[in-house]
Amino acid sequence: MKIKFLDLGDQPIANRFLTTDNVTDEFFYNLSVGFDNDTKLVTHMEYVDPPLMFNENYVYRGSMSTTMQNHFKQFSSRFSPDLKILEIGSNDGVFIKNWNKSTAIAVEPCKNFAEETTALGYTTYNEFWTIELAEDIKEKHGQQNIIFAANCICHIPDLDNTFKAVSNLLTHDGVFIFEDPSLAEMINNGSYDQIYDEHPHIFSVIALDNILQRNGLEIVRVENLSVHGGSNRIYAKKIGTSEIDESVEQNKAYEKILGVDNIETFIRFAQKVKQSRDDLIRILFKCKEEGKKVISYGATSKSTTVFNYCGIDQSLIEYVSDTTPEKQNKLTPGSHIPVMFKDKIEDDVDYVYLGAWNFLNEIKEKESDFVKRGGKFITHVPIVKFD
Ligand code: DWN
Repeated sequence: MKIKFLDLGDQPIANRFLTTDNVTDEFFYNLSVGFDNDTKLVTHMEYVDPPLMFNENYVYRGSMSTTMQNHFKQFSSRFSPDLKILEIGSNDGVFIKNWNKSTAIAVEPCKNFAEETTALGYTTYNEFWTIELAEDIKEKHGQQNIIFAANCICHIPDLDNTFKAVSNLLTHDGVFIFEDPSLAEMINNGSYDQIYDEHPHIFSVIALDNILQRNGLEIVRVENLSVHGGSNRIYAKKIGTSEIDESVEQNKAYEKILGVDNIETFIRFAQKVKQSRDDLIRILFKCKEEGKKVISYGATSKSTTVFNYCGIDQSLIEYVSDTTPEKQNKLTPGSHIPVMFKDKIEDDVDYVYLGAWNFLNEIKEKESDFVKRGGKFITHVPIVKFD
């Protein structure tokens, strides 16, 4: 049974950037988050229908940061590229391009990106991941040694169907490896903006193992990652086929200390979120009163949640800078702030809100002139502050 603990208000599709002629027919839904007392899963009270988010107009490109390109290249180098691997949610190929075109299989529901990995030479299924698709792939290509997903599994409302499909397609000793934002890190960082339409769940190791195990799989190893604001890389295998690494119990013990299996923790978290909202609005209004120019860096799904929850619009943030061509010369979802590309922060900008706070190091490196001239970033992670 799900117990609601946080209401982030009416939210738009986080990656549906607008042109002036479609601002009026924008779709909104109520983003309320709950705690499932049985599985310990933190999840939306109601899910947004996936085709509304993942379709031929999807704009998020995994390759838009060198951090993530290097991250996937380094991880892939651990394996023989000839292993039979399937990636769920291959996006623009940022991960699968490190693997052998003759053996790697891509699954990507967004047609625009499925066409890109097909053009790269990868067998690509332009479909959502389901038991039926897994069966079809098994018949055509056989079982897989590795099934991989990055920032994808937490996007799928029906986890039982998802995990059953994985279990059916894995070889007996195959491994399911997936990376998603860490609930523990969200609690530690106050990063409530990890919650948006595309993230129906924010995973704890405890909750994941509960749901994996009822579908014939179990977690055998956990790696804690710094990417995307703190993620976990989960290794899962068919129950009883592998030793359980000590990292699993270590992560579960840490999560128990944080209280991720207890609704009280999330009631306290919701209070922190409300305080974060009030503090961010206060700091931005102060900048406005002082006549300061404030922009945002990174037209992220995360900042869609923040802007719409906090009521931030162009009266507080003049524009959003983003390197993604499909987002430029558009308006941000819900808050309707212009998105444009600037190859560096302009000299008249006083403050930069970090929409892409998860790339702070990469951004500071790129924007060293702004930092040198005393330019300040504004962030809400882990608390609202100038950085
Ligand atoms: O799970 C998801 C994560 C992986 O990516 C997806 N459902 C949606 C998306 O979430 P996000 O938009 O919050 O992700 P990012 O990766 O934090 O987005 C960064 C944005 O910032 C991109 O649009 C690219 C842009 N960017 C930029 O303009 N200059 C990024 C860097 C590093 C830069 O220097």
